[in-house]
Amino acid sequence: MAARKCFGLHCVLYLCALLELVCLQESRGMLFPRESSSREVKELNGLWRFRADTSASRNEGFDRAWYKSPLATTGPVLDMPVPASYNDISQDPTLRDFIGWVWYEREVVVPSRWVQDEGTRVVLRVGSAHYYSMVWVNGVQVAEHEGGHLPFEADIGEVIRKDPAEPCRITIAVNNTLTLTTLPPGTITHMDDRTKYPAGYFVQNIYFDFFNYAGIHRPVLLYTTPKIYVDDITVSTNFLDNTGFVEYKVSIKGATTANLKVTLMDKDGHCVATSNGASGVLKVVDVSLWWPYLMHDNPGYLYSMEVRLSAADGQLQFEDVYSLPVGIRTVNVTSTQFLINNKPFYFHGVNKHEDSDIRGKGLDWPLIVKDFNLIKWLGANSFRTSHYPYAEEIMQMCDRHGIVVIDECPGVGIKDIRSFGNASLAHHLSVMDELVRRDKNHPSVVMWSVANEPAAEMPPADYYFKTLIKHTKTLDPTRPVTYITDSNYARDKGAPYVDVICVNSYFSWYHDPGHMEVIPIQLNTQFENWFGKYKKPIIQSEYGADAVPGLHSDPPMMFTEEYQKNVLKRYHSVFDEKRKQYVIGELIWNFADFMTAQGITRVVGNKKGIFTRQRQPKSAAYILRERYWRLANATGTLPLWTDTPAQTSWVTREVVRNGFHMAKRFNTRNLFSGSNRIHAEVYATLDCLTGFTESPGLFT
Ligand code: BDP
Repeated sequence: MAARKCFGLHCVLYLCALLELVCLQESRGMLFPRESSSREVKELNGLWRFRADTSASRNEGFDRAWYKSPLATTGPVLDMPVPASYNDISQDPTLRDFIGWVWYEREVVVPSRWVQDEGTRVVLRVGSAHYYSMVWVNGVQVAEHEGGHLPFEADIGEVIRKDPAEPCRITIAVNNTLTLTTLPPGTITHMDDRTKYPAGYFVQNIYFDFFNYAGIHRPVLLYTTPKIYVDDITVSTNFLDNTGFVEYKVSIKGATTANLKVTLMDKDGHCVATSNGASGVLKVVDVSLWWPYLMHDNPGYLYSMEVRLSAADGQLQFEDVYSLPVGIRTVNVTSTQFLINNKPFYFHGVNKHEDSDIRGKGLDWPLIVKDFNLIKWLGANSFRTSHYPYAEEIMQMCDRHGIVVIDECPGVGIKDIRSFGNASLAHHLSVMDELVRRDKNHPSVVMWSVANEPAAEMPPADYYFKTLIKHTKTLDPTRPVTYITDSNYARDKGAPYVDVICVNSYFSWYHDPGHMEVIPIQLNTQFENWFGKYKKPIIQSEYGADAVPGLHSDPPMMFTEEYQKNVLKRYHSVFDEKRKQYVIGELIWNFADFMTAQGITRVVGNKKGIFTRQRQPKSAAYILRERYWRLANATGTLPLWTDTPAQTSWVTREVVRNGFHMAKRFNTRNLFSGSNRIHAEVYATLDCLTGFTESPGLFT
């Protein structure tokens, strides 16, 4: 059941890859739609009409051109919420497990001034749809896009202006079929034995461990820009002493020249720097750097960069305004450290999924905010977008809250040697183009991950990862690039090309199940081997164990909460040794339980979450919480904390001794009116105590 019309695109991309060209499609931006004095946004979320094409060929919708007339005129329709996966919405198991084309449709009232004003662009944007999408407006095809998890858009002004009296009917067909060249890859097996299976029976095989949720997963919206507009902005930042630098590049569309005014404003709306021209450097005196959560008193500091364009087309004047949040920070990697703003950063974080009851992978604000509250409660400072790019709305939350992100593309489950071919590589390169284009300006994104657990020991993996990583570095020279490996250190073909080694292991789970006593020795060996060969810093990018909430045993047995806790603790003691040397992070697998395909190793999904799928803590969450706050105290630049702030309140005082700032925040629970004796510890470098001192301070 190959996704229709993929092949033309693949051929073009294939040629690009063969020539080893940087395969840039027509360079276009993908700025997040924001309202401004020149731009309006109209969300199309809510109920759409829906039908799955259950015909044997799965092609009835195209044969009978369902996009040409209202969907309800060609057959029955269901109510379908957008955004949401369609799989868990109904009581129908065939819809839950459906493979093939599904059709969405809704009508939109477009404001008449948008239609009448020829100087206004009207853009239709789909935040993401899984996997292959085709879009029509009033029966005219306006867009086609391969791949989930990333946005695509189409200028629909011309179509809606053809007959302004006609309502704007949007039809989106989405196909979740995965092939050997899609990301993630998959295959279809047709079962022809009529003694076992009915006619036309087939199944989708996947090589990744999460449910292949499908549908329109992120908001669909219309937005406007003037005909001459700001198409893209790229910023990269740096600082020296107290001065920050924002290097920017603006690309415009609709005209070859325009006047640009670029203004950088601080949080209070005060202008701190200005510039003219399509590129330049903004200099910020007394810069407030963007710091990760728990590394600074004021994490996630964002400036606002306003780009104001004015241009003329004949008698007509156009003005466009776009405001981009900008965080000023640097990222560097040494052979043993990950540096943010030249300070060692230790990743104490989680791996996540976009996954929840009923909604599947559909964007859901209550869930997003709850997850951020849990991340902060946990004392986590980072996460990896395992195993695909997350919603832009989530990335914006990370920027604002100072949550550091390893941004992963959907290169998960590359296990079959045929998925290392040129067509696959070409598609992978263009997915990285789209990902970097979308996320390049997020200060929270500190590293790209191009894949998760590929078959990296296969011979073609060498050329594949060399090309892919080189390409990603060309797209973005400012961030390190990695992929996540579970291969043997000596045979991993892609490891020479990554900046940071990210390794997954499940000692005492998939290997030596039930034998937690092997963890220290095996984990130690793992670290020594990888560091010994590559002399690169290492992140434990996954580790964990399934726990069915409420299942207990002592001594611990697999699948109980006690076993999960104990596995974690044994890993932690090795991390504590190795983080003094070259281990720069630990990301638990997983933040929350999540849905998977049905199988004999999964009891209604993967249970390695430290929270349940409903976001309630298992015992392991408390172990991790205690540890992460301790790590924050030891590895952040904040002063010593005696407890987590959730249970206490703080006062801020400067304590300066011998010219050094010794402490800034104190737990009020430990302070009394009058004179207090303060014991402060001075950290010179990561986890390295260089001195103790005592200083009296007066608090009232
Ligand atoms: C890792 C995979 C992850 C799985 C996890 C597990 O990267 O996607 O969910 O194993 O088996 O190998 O729980």
